[in-house]
Amino acid sequence: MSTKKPSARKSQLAGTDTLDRGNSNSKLESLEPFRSDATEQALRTNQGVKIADNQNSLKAGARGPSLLEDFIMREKITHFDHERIPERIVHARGVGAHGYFQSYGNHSALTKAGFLSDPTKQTPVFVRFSTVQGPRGSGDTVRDVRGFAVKFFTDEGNFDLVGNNMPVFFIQDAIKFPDFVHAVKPEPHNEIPTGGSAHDTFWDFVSLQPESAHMVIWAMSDRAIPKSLRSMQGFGVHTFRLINAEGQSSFVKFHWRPTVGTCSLVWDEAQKLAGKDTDFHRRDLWESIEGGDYPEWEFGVQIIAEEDEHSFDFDILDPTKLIPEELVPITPLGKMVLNRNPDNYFAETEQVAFCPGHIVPGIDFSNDPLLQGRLFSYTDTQISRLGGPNFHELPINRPVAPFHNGQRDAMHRTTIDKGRASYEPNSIDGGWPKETPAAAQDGGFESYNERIDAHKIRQRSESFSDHFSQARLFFKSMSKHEQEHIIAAYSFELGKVERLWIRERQVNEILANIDLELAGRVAQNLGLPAPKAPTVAERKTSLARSPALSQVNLLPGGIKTRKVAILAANGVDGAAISAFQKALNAEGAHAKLLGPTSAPVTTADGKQLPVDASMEGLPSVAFDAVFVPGGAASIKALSSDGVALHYLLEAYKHLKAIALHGDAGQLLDVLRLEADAGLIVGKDAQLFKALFAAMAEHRVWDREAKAKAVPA
Ligand code: HDE
Repeated sequence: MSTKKPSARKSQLAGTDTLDRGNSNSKLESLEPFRSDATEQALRTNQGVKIADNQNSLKAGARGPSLLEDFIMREKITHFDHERIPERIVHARGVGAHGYFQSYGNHSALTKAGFLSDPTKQTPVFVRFSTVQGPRGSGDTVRDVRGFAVKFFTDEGNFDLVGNNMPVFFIQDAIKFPDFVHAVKPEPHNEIPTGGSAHDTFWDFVSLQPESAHMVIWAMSDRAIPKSLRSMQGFGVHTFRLINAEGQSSFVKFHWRPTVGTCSLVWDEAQKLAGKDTDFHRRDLWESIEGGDYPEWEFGVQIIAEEDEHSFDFDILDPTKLIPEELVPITPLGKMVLNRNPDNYFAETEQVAFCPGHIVPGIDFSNDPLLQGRLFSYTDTQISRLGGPNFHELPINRPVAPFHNGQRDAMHRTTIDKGRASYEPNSIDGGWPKETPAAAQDGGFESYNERIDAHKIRQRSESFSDHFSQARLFFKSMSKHEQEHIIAAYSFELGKVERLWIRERQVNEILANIDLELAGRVAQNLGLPAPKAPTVAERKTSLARSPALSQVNLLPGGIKTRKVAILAANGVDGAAISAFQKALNAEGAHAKLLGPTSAPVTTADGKQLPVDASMEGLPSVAFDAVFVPGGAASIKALSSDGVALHYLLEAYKHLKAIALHGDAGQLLDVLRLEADAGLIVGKDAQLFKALFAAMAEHRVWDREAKAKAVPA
């Protein structure tokens, strides 16, 4: 049987799985001739020589020294010795997936970009999500910003939207980026901490750099510990331009909104996951795609007419500012679906090379000084990371649009360029390849014809000088529990800062200018005097609150794709398990059956049920909710099983919905817990309904204060 995979581009476009299917579409497959499938192939050297023995090196006698002439062993080990490439300076830990983008309609009034003008067209994409601070092997659930980089393989060339899961950034000018990164990275003397910002150099820098105040409060919020990658919003951060065929420009901010809603982990859960499942986010993304729960986002823009550039109480070129959705709503343009996991992590996720400078006709840059610096940095970094300037030829980076130009040679060139003239103009190769005038049908790229009349100067615009109003807007827009989490996060992080003066400066000169209550509460937790007044006069702004910023308002209402743990021991009520699974699947959610060990459990009526894992193997932090079916013997066993009891206490502490079915109600007494909106005792349909309603709220926030006393 042939186990050849379908064409990658094909399966991603058709939204199908990647499992073996014999059929093929040669036109589409020819787009990706580089995917190598070793099925039914002989083991060979890189020179194509068949290998007879891959177990033993060539030796002078069975017990003698190895021989230098063993080209097979030397080739193998030499290649192995060079398997690692430098990891990314930032965003080193990442995970990628393929998919497609589809426009909702013809947006040519806004942009001439072809992929936004044809609703029938599916444009292939590759997305890489990442953390920022930690190295490639660091944990997924650390408190950090997440990268959200999308490569659109459009017919007019590649467009890279290299964004984050937060809409603003720490600094305003690219020249500060190395300072910021050096400050947040592990400290240089001992390379601690891995993956986090709770250390002196980070807080030293940000407390001295007030422009970071807004982004830092986002980083101290729940947004920095996302529940999953597929529930993250994405933002282009900078203001960009869209240009239509008439050359008319609009400023835009790019947005990605996940259809499953946006929600987060709780801090204790995030910390535990970093140890119990370092790969929590990448596993979730992988499994969702394998299981057909294709992550989906709506792509939209906030549009600002050219003439409205100066009509806000902040500068739209300042990357530390967002445009509140209450002032400029998001116009949906299309959707993105991720439906195929990579075949090979290194070849695809590691070698993908994004650059904000990769744009197509119809899209252009603004003068945001952070964006301007990024346009240079990304290509530059790939040259050392990927070993030369030919990284665009790597399969994962190759545009689907053809590319021909006079660029030649250099490390790792794979294209064999025909013809004699690698210059333009030429008369030897008939003048090819030639320019395409911008005005022609499918014209060449032309930069927006912006008039600039200015002095050459090193200066920060005065319009960039308000550093606190939007940090305050963010804090004020949070629900009570979100505010509490922000206070706790500042307190936790500053509590790890050894130098007292850094703690004081952050509280007195940054937090006090955001919000005195916030500053006072953090000061109290650090044993510092509460600041009495801000050091910078508060500016009047047009908006006091932006509900769109609170995750409370970003839930979809259902429980699609959520995960429930079913805890069972011998004697469990098997019928309750089947009924629950049926009801859950009808909601588009999933369950895993967990036992005291990985051995099957026996139901009350004597059937053997295979379990998905032991309770230790898949801890409560891996799930959104817990269901405990009845069955007297099973409940008796769970009541004296420390792992099971801890499981429930931990789920309770992390504010998860827990349903206790029938006899399982006795566990309330054992655990010394009281029922609440999410800790529900009951039977069958009624219980399931109550559980699903509690799960739809994501967490039982009302429980939070009480749960603090629970020692899990
Ligand atoms: Fe990046 N950034 N960045 N960045 N960035 C990189 O490029 C840089 C910034 C972002 O999954 C690097 O290929 C500078 C903002 C993402 O491969 C590097 C500045 C935003 C990724 C680099 C910024 C980002 C990167 C490291 C300030 C959000 C991961 C490896 C001028 C809008 C992409 C690489 C992936 C990666 C430089 C600021 C997002 C070193 C100089 C703002 C998502 O080139």
